Amino acid sequence: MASERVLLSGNEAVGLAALHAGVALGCGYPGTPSTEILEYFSALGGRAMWSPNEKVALEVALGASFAGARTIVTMKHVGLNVAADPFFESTYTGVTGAFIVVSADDPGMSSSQNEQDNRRYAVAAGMPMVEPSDSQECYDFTRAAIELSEKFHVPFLLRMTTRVCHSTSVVVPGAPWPPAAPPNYVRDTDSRVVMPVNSRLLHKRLRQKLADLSAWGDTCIARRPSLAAASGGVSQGWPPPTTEGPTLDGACSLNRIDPAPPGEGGKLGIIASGISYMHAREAAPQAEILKLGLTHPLPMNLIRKFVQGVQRCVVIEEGDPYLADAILAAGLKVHGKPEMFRFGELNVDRVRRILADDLSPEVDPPAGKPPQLCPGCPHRVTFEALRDLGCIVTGDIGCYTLGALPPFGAIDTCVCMGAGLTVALGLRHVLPEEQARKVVGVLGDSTFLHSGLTGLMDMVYNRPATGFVLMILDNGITAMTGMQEHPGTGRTLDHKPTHQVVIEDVIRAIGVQRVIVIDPIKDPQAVKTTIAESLALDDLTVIITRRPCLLAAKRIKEYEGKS
Ligand SMILES: Cc1ncc(C[n+]2csc(CCOP(=O)(O)OP(=O)(O)O)c2C)c(N)n1
Ligand code: SF4
Repeated sequence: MASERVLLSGNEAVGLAALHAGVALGCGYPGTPSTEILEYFSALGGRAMWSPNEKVALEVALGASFAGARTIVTMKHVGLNVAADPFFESTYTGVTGAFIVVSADDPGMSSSQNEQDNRRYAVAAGMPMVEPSDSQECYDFTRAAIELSEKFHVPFLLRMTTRVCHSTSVVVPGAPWPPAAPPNYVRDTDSRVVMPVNSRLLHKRLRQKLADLSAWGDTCIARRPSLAAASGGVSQGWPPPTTEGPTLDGACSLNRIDPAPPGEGGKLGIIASGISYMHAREAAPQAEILKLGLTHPLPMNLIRKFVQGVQRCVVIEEGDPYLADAILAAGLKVHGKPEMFRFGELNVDRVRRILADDLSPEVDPPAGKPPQLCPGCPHRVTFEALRDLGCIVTGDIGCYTLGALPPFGAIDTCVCMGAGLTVALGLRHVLPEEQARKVVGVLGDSTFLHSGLTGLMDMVYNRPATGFVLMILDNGITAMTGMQEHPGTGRTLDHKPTHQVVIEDVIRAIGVQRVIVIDPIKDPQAVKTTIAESLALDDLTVIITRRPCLLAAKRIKEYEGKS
């Protein structure tokens, strides 16, 4: 496929680049907008696996990198919260083979519970970060990050956002790299064992690497020919930029300056990265733009020179004022965005408003039709029962979160993956008995294996006086994110058979004796009566409602060779 022009989404471009750069192992946990990276990498022949959760994925990939293998680990932004512990340590240990962490953020929350800006994680953990703007850069920057990770022996964060992940644009792939050296373990306990005596030195080593990278980033700059020399727009007809200083992987410069058109030079400067660059380019063709690809550590000397060369410099960025805060803290005079633009995605119109200091209220987009569980969805029976029984329900994240909306209105809380069990435990511990006896925790099957197991141990260990009722809505797949496999399905990422973790066996082994499995479609009444009976006991009960997701049932049969 090398050097043909291909249409790829940003996620696909990362998968292709990983393959071309010899990534030996891709790990991850599904989560929009990151999911397709590993699926595409696997479909191309790369070795990829879904892990039970993001922490496991990151640690497995890190271990492989200690052995010298090139690795990539993918997750959505909130997945990085789950993986945060090893994420922080990995910058201290450093890596041997390249180690790339992909965080796909979701400004505007098209399918997430919050819009946290994971650029802050790069700073907090001291992890270098690159941010691509389109599919070509997703491809180029993935390869560049792999090259830099091995050169500086540090992990790299590839930070993407929904638009970059899912937009499709032309990619001209480079030549695949020659095969990497086979993995080989070389002992380096001073680096790999993070105990205080080592970590004190490792922290200093990390800061030195970041200083070196920042200085390197100052020189990693390309310059576009002026707009006048271009024959038509940003994506077509631009002559290739001229590069200054070192480039990566043959041609890639992470940072770039787009000069202003003739007569406009030195007036308006914009600093942008990621998708914000695309909006800024269109909103302000008269501006000179410093487009940052390396956004941690920031190439501050380059930024300083740019800011000093223009009369007014505006930072255009989605989410938190990460760039603006850092540049202002360095004593440079730039304008950030007003607070109202912290929320939601940016677009060309909003960038024009930022540049014009226009604070007039924005028109809310028309409300769409609220989402609903599919007609015939097996989750429906559970929420009808919980609603009719007047339960206090701590829900979780998955298709079944929709049990919170009409016609069910049956979920009281939803915090994060796993909290459907543990928040219920908290309620049970403190509520008066009459209310405590109404509390039911609800998790999906993928969610239970992701982060319900530790909560289950707490349920057994710190058992509430009124007992407990947990429901696991087992539809045999990770439906919400597009039907991915998990350890309970008995199939690997590419749907091949593997050892199956049997949910009820695990629950019994942890110490719950009352485990009841019901097919909610065959016997809806049993769901209701079993919940009611269980609430009246002081016992621990786990009710598993098992019926395949209606939309996945056909393909599950095909995977199992039953169609
Ligand atoms: C930490 C974290 N990782 C990933 C996601 C993305 N995500 C949302 S729900 C979900 C799992 C849904 O599967 P399951 O629990 O089986 O419920 P279903 O959608 O099948 O009903 C995932 C992976 C997330 N919200 N948070
Ligand atoms: S995709 Fe499956 S689990 Fe999700 S609402 Fe539809 S039937 Fe239910």
